[in-house]
Amino acid sequence: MVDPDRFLADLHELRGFGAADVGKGVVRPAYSEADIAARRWLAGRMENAGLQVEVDPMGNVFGLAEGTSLLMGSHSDSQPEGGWLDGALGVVAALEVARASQATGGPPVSVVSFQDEEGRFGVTTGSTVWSGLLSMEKADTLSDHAGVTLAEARAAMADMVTGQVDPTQFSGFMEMHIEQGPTLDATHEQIGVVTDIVGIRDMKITFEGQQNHAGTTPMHLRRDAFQAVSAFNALLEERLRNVVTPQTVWTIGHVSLHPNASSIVPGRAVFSMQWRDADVDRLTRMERIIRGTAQEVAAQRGMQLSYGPMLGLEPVHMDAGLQEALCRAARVHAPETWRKMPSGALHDATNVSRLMPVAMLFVPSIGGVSHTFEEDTDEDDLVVGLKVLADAVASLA
Ligand code: HGY
Ligand code: MN
Ligand code: MN
Repeated sequence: MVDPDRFLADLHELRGFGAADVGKGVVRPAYSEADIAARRWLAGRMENAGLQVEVDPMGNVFGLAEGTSLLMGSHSDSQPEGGWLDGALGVVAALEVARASQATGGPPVSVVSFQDEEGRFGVTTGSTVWSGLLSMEKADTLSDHAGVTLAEARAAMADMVTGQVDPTQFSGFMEMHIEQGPTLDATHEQIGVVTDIVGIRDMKITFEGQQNHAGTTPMHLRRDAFQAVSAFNALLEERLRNVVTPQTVWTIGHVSLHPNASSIVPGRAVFSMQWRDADVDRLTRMERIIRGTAQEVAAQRGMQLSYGPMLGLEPVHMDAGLQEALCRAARVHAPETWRKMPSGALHDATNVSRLMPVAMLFVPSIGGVSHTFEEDTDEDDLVVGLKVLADAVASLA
C-alpha cells in the first residue's frame, strides 16, 4: 500500500531545495546548486528504497530495480520561477509507488528524475539525449540565455555520473504530473488520463541593426532592433490567426536587448520563438510564416537576421494498454471525477515513447496556473492521483 503521509513528507522535503520566498514556489533550474543538491537527496532516497542509483552523463538520475522493471518518474529541475509540483510530483510519486510495490511483491518499479526537462538548454533536454534523439556531443554545444554551454553546466555534477543507463531493461514508462492548465480545475475533476501530447518547435531569432545614440540619431535613420521585434510580433499575431486552431499556442518568452540602456538605440535583439500544436503540418506552416515574417521585417528595417538551432518534438499518442490500466484505477478512486484528455504541456514521456510504451496521469492545478510560484494542487487530489497510479501499476503484475 502507498503511504500518503510519507509521499507528502518527501514532496515537501524536496521543495526545500531552492524554495522561493513567495508561495510554495521553487527556483531550481537544471545544474544549479539547488538542482544538484536535490538530485543528491533523491539519490539517497532511491538508495534507501533499495534501488541501485545510476546517473548518466547528462545528469539524469535513475534508481533501478533488479531485472526488467517499469520505469516511472519525471523531472526535478524547475523553471527559473517554478512551482513545487511541476516534475517533482512525478518523481516523488514514482518513489512511493516503487517502495509500495516492493513491500507488496508487486511489479518491480524503477524511478527516474530526468535532467533539464524545463529547457534551460533546449526542450526536455535530458530525456531527449537519453532517448537518442540528440547526441550528448551536439547537446553540449547548446547554450542558455546567459551564454553558458550545456558542457560547462553539466561539469558541476560530473562527480555523480556512473555511466549510461540501458533503456531495454524497462517494460514501459508512467509519468504522473500536474495538469498545468484550466480543464480539471474548471470541471472539479480529480484525474486526467492523458491521450496525446502536443508537438513543439522552439528556436532563437536574432535581429542585428545599428547601436547608436538615442538623442542624436534621427528616427528615419535608425536601425533599432527592438522596433524590429515589435513589428515582427505585431505582424505575426495577424498572420498566424489564419492557420491556427483555438488549441494552437505561440510565445515570445525571452527577449534580450543589447546593450539594454535607456539612452542607446538597441543594436541587437535575441529572442525565443516557440510554438505548439497537435498537428505536424500546422507546425510546419507556422514555421514558414514565422521565417517569412522575420525576413520581411529584416529587409524593411535594415536588420541582419539569423536563427539558432531549431529544436522540436513531434506530437505523440499514449499507449492504449497503459492508458486503460490508468482508466480502470481512475474508475475506482475517482468514479465521477476523471476524464481522458490531451496534454498541451510537453513532458519527458514524449521522448521516452520512442523507446517503450508510455502513459501519463494528471491531477488538477488550482486556478489552472503553472510555471509560476503560485502553482499548487489540493493535497487530497495529489493523494488520489498517487492511489490511481499505484493501482494501475499493481494491475500490470
Ligand atoms: O514547457 C513545457 O511544456 C514543459 O513544462 N517543459
Ligand atoms: Mn513538468
Ligand atoms: Mn514545466
